[in-house]
Amino acid sequence: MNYQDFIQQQQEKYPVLNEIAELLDPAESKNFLIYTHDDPDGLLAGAILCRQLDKAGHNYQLKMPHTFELETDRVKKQLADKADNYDGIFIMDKGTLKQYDELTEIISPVVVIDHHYTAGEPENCLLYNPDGQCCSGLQAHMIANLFGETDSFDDFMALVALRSDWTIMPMKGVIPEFVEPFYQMASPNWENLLQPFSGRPTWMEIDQREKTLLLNQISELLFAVSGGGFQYFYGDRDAELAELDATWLCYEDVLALADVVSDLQAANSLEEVIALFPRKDLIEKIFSYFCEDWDGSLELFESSFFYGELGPVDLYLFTGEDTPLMPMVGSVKLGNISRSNDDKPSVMVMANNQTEGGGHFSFRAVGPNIHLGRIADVLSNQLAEEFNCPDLITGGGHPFAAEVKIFHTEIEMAIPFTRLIQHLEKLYQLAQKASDGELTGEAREEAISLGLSYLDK
Ligand SMILES: [Mn+2]
Repeated sequence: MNYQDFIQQQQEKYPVLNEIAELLDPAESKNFLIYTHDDPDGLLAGAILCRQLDKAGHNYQLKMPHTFELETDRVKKQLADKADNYDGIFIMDKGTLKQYDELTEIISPVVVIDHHYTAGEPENCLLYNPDGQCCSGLQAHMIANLFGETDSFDDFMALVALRSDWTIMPMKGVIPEFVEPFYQMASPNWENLLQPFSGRPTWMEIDQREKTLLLNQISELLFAVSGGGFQYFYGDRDAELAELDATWLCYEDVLALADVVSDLQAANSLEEVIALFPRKDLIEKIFSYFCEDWDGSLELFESSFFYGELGPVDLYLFTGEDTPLMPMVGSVKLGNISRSNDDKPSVMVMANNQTEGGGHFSFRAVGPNIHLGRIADVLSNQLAEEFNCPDLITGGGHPFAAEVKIFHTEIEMAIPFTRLIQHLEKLYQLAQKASDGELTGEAREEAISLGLSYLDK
């Protein structure tokens, strides 16, 4: 199916797209408030949408706050006495949350563009969260086509967004069905990004470290420069960097590549790509700090240790303090471990204490059998309830990657870390019982719901 037919099919399946198309009709100039995630997918989704808004003669104000879930209070403050100035707001790549309904009392429409799993959908918003693996960069690309025409530079941004969010893995030939029509249309113009070569492997090279793609390297570069949604910034080490907002630097410099598309299409190395950015010196500097931190953290991960078996899965544990790039480095380390054990399915549980307060757990898997999103969900809910601060303790994810973030700086990690270990112990006990054939009925169902998905057979 070609891409335009696919978009049309989506419009039939999700009539909300027609309402969004009408809202964005270039015939009448409008003004929008746009919130997008501060990770590469989110910022590229914002760039694709805003580029098309510019072309259509609309006005907008773009915001990339550092929280994943958009706090309704933040929007209410932003809109105080100003709601009339806007013809609607967009919330992109920031979860599909019931709380967004609250905003419809002060502004309408509230358009929610998102691809994350959701426990409950907002009912009064214009929600587009399709059934099928995608990312917000692709969603923005589809929406741009509803009221204008995208070009190969938009294709470039959507390809990078798809790779950044692990939706596509061209090296392994993983292109989900939902993405296929776009990929068939876009990839012939970007062959230079898709040829495997021996170069610096990125954190996306988990099951092998010999070859990489320019697409992966660019995705990693944008992760490094933007802070990656984890706010990994380098202002503490460099006065020049302390003064700038690196997420915006990334956003603006990516958009500036629109003027050098043919050079971008001819580029064959990351150095050639970096040379095309207007503020290449800053970008190079940030990337070298990123690489330094990467090497340092990889050494720290030598201390990760075998914790025990959860059925067919080996579980490893890492603890650290102010560990930069923790989940990404942990995935690469885990890939090495699994490969040296005949590709045995393995999980890395990582706990990081922030010396300035609060902390962060990350979960990564190589291979199937455990649902990490469930583990993170249970833990974050438990902690949010225990500390009575659902806004400052968040978590969740998918089967292969999940996070629990404790933003509350007054919280010492003693209790959260103890809960983590207690939860792992519970899973360990359940797994032991299951392997002894003693886990049946409700107990088995509970074990599955807690994350031991290999029992669901
Ligand atoms: Mn995303």
